[in-house]
Amino acid sequence: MIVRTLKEAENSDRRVVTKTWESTRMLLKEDNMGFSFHITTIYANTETHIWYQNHLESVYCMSGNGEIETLKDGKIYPIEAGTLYILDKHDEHLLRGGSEDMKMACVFNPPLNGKEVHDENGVYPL
Ligand code: 9YT
Repeated sequence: MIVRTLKEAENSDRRVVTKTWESTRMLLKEDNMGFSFHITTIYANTETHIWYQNHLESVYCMSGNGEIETLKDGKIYPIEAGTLYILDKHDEHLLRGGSEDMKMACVFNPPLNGKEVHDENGVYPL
C-alpha cells in the first residue's frame, strides 16, 4: 500500500507551478496504477487553453468557482464545488478561474510522469 499526504507532496518536486495553475501530482505513472491523481489549483481570474490529445481527464471541483468553454461548440459550463467535468472526447477547451481560486481533484489516463506542463497547444506529451 502507498500512503501520502498533500502536505508532504506539496513540499516536494511533485508540486508543479505555472502562471495560471499549480498542481501537486500525488500519484504518478511510476506507481503503476494505470492513472495519475493530482490536486490542482486554478488561479482566480485566469484563462488556460488546454487540449489533452493524448490523455483522458476527469476533474472534480472541491471549492472555488470558474467555468469551462468547449471550443468545438462554444458551450460554456459553470464550475463550482461539487461539479465534475469529464474530458471523454479529448475536448479542446478554455478553463477559466472565477472570483476565487478553484481547488480540483484530477485523474489522468494514461498517468502523467510528473513534470508535464502544457506545450503551446495546451497538450501534454505522452
Ligand atoms: C484542471 C486541469 O486540467 N488543470 C491543468 C493542470 C492539470 N490538471 C494537471 O497537470 O494536474
